[in-house]
Amino acid sequence: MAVSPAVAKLMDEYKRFADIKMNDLFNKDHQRADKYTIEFENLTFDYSKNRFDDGVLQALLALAEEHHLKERIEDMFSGKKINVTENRAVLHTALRNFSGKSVCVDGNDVMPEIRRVLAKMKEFSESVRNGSFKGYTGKKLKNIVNIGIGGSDLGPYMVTAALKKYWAKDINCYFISNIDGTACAEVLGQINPEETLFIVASKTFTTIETLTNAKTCREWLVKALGDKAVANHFVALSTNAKAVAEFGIDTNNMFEFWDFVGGRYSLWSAIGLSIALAIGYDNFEALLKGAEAMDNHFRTAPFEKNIPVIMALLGIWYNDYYNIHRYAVIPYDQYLKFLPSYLQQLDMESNGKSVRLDNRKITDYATGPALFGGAGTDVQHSFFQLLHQGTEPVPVDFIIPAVSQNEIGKHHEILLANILAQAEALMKGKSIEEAAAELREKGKSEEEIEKLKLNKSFDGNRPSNMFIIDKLTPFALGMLIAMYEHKVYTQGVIWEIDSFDQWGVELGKQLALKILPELESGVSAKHDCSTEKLINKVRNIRAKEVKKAA
Ligand code: G6Q
Repeated sequence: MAVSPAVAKLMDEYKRFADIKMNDLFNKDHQRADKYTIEFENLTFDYSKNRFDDGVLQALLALAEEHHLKERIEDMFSGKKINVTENRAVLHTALRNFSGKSVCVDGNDVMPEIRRVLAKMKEFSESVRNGSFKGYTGKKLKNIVNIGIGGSDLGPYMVTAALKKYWAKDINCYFISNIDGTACAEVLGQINPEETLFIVASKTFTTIETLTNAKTCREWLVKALGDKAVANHFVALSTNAKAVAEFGIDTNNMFEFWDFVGGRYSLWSAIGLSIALAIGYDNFEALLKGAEAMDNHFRTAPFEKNIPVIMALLGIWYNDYYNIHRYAVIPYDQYLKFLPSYLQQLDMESNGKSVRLDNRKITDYATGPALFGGAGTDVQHSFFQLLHQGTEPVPVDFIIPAVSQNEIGKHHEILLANILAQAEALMKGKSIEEAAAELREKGKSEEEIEKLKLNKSFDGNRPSNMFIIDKLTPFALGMLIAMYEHKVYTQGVIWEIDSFDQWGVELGKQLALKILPELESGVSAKHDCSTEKLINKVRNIRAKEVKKAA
């Protein structure tokens, strides 16, 4: 099959690079780290521990040119309808545009509306925080419960956890997302209705999980405080005013956003209300400003100095040339423990696609890799074995603040030593000879050495990126999140897919709606025999057990 000039060049580069080891590149070039580090604001991005050199980089940059990346970035920022399957503009960047410049969709400037909702969020969050907006019985609202799922949950959940150090002392945040009744029961069991504000976060206001959870919470509140209390205890974040009113939330208590904000890109919009309530509006604005700084960098920096672009290109290099279809994100910061699950949605829902923008099925290259991760050092004691000695390498993003929000004793230095050691170990490895020499030094017999030396050796040459921020501030977090958003978009441009739709989540939803009544009434023979058998099985168990428990 004919390939483009940039792809042909990359295939040649892949062959040329097959036997080159990163270790040798470092030994030959002591400037390699300087050469392949980008400093931006208080973020340092060292990408030198990757399997590439200038030749590879030039070929990757040519690939970006071939896909008109520069123009495609402008298309996004300028409100072009790049979400083609939903015919929508993609303007999460407008939500953090403090430049004073207008951004138009269909000839209309969206900025005045964005500013209006931000002002409403500021006023409301301040009035809850200072106690002037009270609960129905006059008590201060101290419990913030965000009811939402997917994009209406993961962003605020991750950010509020990441910025816990900035929370008001007397405010607690809770998140109910799962339809599993346990999610509601566990939160409602901890809180006093008189002091609780429920935020129903749903772009469409049709999502069964969110509406079911909101209904349960509403009933719980009404049972405790009566119907009239709803106005003091429920607000909605949505694009669908009609459905909000139908649910019984006054639209004055609704914070609006718009179709040009995708769910997984929505924490910067009204969906971030729980963040503003927890950390205060000024800190929320600092988060937006960090993202805006990264937006400007992405939009204006030359590609060879552009952090999201370099991340994206290296990801493509591994995904499409090395055929490594997975990668790990490991923040060494307890506050960032939910970052990998947030990024899972951002990356995998955006780029887990197999239909091209020109409506052809993709058969000859791979798109989005599987992403996993967890907080270091915890995960060193679980899946790092595979990272070091598994049969395939896994590219890793390491993230750490140089200064902890909790500098206690030597904790942070030990954490720093670990992250730096892990990246070095993955790259350097340990040869069989080195492993044997170590065993010999420990006095092992030649027989034991023979038995163990292979197991104790490490191939090395395993790639990683290192991101160091000064401290985990709202601004730094905003930068980091926007950096990943733009990496994902860049990859989507090169793979020629729509990174902003999510049709893949629909089929399961449709089938669940069909199975729901069948669980109550028994199965009509419209499923495969496995599904039918399972429906009948759980139905029979429940008939006995739920009756027993009642
Ligand atoms: C994200 C997706 C998806 C969405 C949820 C919740 O990009 O669109 O995760 O956020 O399905 O949808 P609602 O906000 O409409 O309830």
